[in-house]
Amino acid sequence: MSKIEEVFTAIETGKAKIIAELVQSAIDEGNDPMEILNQGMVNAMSVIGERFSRGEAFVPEMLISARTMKKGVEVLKPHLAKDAATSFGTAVIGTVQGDMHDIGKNLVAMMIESAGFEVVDLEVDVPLERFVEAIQMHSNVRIVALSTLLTTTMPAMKNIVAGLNALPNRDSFRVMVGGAPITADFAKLIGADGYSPDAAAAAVLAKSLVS
Ligand code: B1M
Repeated sequence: MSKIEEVFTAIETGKAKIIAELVQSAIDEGNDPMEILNQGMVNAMSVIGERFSRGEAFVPEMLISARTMKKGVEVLKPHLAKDAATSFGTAVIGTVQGDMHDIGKNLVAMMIESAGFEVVDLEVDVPLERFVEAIQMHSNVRIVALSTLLTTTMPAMKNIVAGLNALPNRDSFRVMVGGAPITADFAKLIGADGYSPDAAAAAVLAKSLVS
C-alpha cells in the first residue's frame, strides 16, 4: 500500500492518532502535497459522505474522519502554503449561517492566504451581520468568500449575498462563493462575482477578481 493510500485509509477509518505521522512520512517520501491532500484526504471524505448517503455511516463516523483530516491538514499546511510577496488586501471568509462544515472553507482560507491575502476567518454558522461587521472592522477588505456544503443553507447564502450587494461600499470588494452544492449558475443567479469548485481554483479566482 502506498503512503497516500495509507493516509486515505486512516482518514476513512478515523485513525486520528496516527494521521500526523502518516502524512509526514508521505511528505518525506517525496509525494506531492496536493496529491496527498486530494487523493489521500479529500477522496476519503467523499467516500465517508457516500456511505452516509447510503445509510452505512452516521454522523459520529463523519465527525471522526473530519477530525482526522484536520490533524492531517495541520501537517500538510506548511508544505502547501507558499510565501507570497504581494499583498492583495484582506479576504473575509466564512461558512454561511446554519452550516457547521468547515474543512473545505479552511482549505480555501489557507490557499487564499498563501496567494497573498490577509485572511479574516469568521468560522462557521456566519450570518450576514457578521460579514458586514468584518467588512467595516478590517481595512482594505477586497474579497468576501462564502462557503456552504448543505443544499438547505443555499438560501442563506443567497440572502447573505443579497445583503452584501445592498451595502453602500459594495464597489470596494468582490464576493465569491463555493462549496459542494454550489454551481457557477447558482453563483450568477444570486449575484456573486465569482464561483470556484475547489480551494486551489479559489485562490486563482480571488487574485483575478482584485487584479
Ligand atoms: Co455533513 N453533510 N452533515 N458533516 N458532511 C455532507 C455535506 C453531505 C453531502 C453528506 C451526504 O449526505 N452524502 C450531506 C449534505 C447533503 C445535502 O445538503 N444535500 C451532509 C449532511 C446531511 C449533514 C448533516 C445534516 C447530518 C445530520 O446531522 N443528519 C449535518 C449538518 C450540520 C450542520 O452543518 N448544520 C452534518 C454534519 C457533519 C459533521 C459535523 C459530522 C461533519 C463536518 C465536520 C467539519 O466540517 N468540521 C460532516 C462531514 C465531514 C461531511 C462530509 C462527509 C465531508 C465534508 C468535507 O469536509 N469534505 C460531507 C460529504 C461530502 O462532502 N462528500 C457531508 C472535504 C472537503 C475538503 O470538501 O467541504 O466540499 P468540501 O470543500 C471543497 C469544495 O466544496 C470547495 O473546496 C474544497 C476542496 O478544495 N469549497 C469551496 C468549499 N467551500 C468553498 C468556498 C469557495 C470555493 C470553493 O469560495 C468561497
